[in-house]
Amino acid sequence: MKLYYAPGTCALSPHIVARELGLPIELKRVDTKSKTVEGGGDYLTVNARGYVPALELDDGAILTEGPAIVQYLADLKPAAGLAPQAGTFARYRLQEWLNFLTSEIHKQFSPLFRPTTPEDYKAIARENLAARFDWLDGQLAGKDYLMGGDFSVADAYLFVLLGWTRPLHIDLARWPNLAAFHARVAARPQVREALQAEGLLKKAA
Ligand SMILES: N[C@@H](CCC(=O)N[C@@H](CS)C(=O)NCC(=O)O)C(=O)O
Repeated sequence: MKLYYAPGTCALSPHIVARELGLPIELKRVDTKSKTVEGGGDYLTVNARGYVPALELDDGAILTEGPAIVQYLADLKPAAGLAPQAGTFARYRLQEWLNFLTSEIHKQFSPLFRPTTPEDYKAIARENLAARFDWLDGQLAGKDYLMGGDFSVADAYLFVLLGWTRPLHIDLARWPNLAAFHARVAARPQVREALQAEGLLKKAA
């Protein structure tokens, strides 16, 4: 399988999931501005919407949308427990988290990274994010991960989204449970491997 990604974007979430599962995945780096694939190729022929991530299966099928990709990957190795079994209530709980993250968190961040977004709109997006973080911080009180004691694909996604606070100078210290969660996930060996592979970890001196 091939994972089309750009460093530090939401594609880091399926990248982490693939490593947590021990699935061999070929990384294909995309320049999301020029819509080209490193080494040659028009990314728009992979995903006409031009955004990452996209997963190319061995039979050539393309799967897009991060929340769908991470569930597909988790279901390839159900015993790893990164997603509850399909059809169970717990699986709907996971989907509830993934949908919350994608619509209420991820897409509040997006305009903050766009240079053309008017400043007054950015201020509103920051307020909305802070309100969601207030609630989310309470949800993580006394829990290691979103689903409870075990790491799931939703945690990979939340980890990536929280990482975006740093370049935007949003101080996570205001939400101690979110800050602790971020540090907890960052310490996972496969997460560190994924960050390293995307060039996001400074090499030890
Ligand atoms: N709905 C998509 C959104 C993906 C998305 O927003 N990707 C961003 C990076 S985090 C991207 O590639 N942006 C470049 C662009 O839209 O041109 C998903 O959840 O997978």
